[in-house]
Amino acid sequence: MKNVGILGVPITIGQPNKGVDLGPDAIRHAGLYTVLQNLKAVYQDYGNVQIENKESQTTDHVSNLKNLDEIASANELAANKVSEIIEDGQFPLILGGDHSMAIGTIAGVQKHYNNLGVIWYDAHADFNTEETSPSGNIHGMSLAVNLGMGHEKLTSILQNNPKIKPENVIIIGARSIDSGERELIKEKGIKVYTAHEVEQQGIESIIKETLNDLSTRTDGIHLSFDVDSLDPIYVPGTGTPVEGGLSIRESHYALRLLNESEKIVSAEFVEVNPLLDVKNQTAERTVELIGSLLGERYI
Ligand code: 6HN
Ligand code: MN
Ligand code: MN
Ligand code: MN
Repeated sequence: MKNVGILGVPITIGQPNKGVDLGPDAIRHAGLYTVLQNLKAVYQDYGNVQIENKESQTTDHVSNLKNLDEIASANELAANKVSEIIEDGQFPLILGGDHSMAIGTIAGVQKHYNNLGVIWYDAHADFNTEETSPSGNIHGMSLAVNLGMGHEKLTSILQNNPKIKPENVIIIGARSIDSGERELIKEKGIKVYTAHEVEQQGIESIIKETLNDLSTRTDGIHLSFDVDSLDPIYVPGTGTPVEGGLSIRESHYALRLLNESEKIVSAEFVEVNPLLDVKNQTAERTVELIGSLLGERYI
């Protein structure tokens, strides 16, 4: 069992719904420490990155990016914190927060790897740029930014750009991809397992293929787990729910297989919004999923 370094990134300005900044604390309150204690994990909570979530007074009409400067500086802070956790010899377990935080978290992890792999478990691809985005919300752009596409203020965080090679990224669970994203995904040759493919091929085979594929090329894999990958019946507390999602059971199995592989070097669980939730069940399920990633078993 690795030493776990917990970090909250309470960013909300990458999307329009209030409350996703409360996600990290809701996940802590849902029993995160108890799960870690039951696993006999050594852990340290680094608290939350201090983020103001001050919205830009004017939307940048030139670039169609909402809250660009604010998001860039928040992600710079997150990146440095994540990097510090790795320097301390801990496994970064990062709690969100909207998915724009992955610009910073992956920048922080990537500093320590020559060839980082990324599993993007999400209903969406988050592969928009300011040219393709229908919303201007940066949480729908964070994966593209990590591949070097998008505004220079975002791609330049911690200098290295691009952070991730297209062949080192695998998206799982997608079922809502904008037309511009689809073009970019094809252009870059990104591997995507849609929700239909999860249905048809099965999660076990998909995770094994993913691990085989990434293990040969990468020196570590970051897991970016957007809770909206799951069907909204399980996770009502998230800002951009999409029907037809993955089940709790197959997602626990996916995380268990990732745990057994020992290839995951850092993970984030994002888009938990307690203000949209019912009795904190989204945070509770997130804690259970974290348990599976860290080695919890049914028997
Ligand atoms: N997420 N594709 C839509 C957009 O606005 O770009 C939705 C993005 C959702 C992002 O859930 O992290
Ligand atoms: Mn996402
Ligand atoms: Mn999503
Ligand atoms: Mn979202």
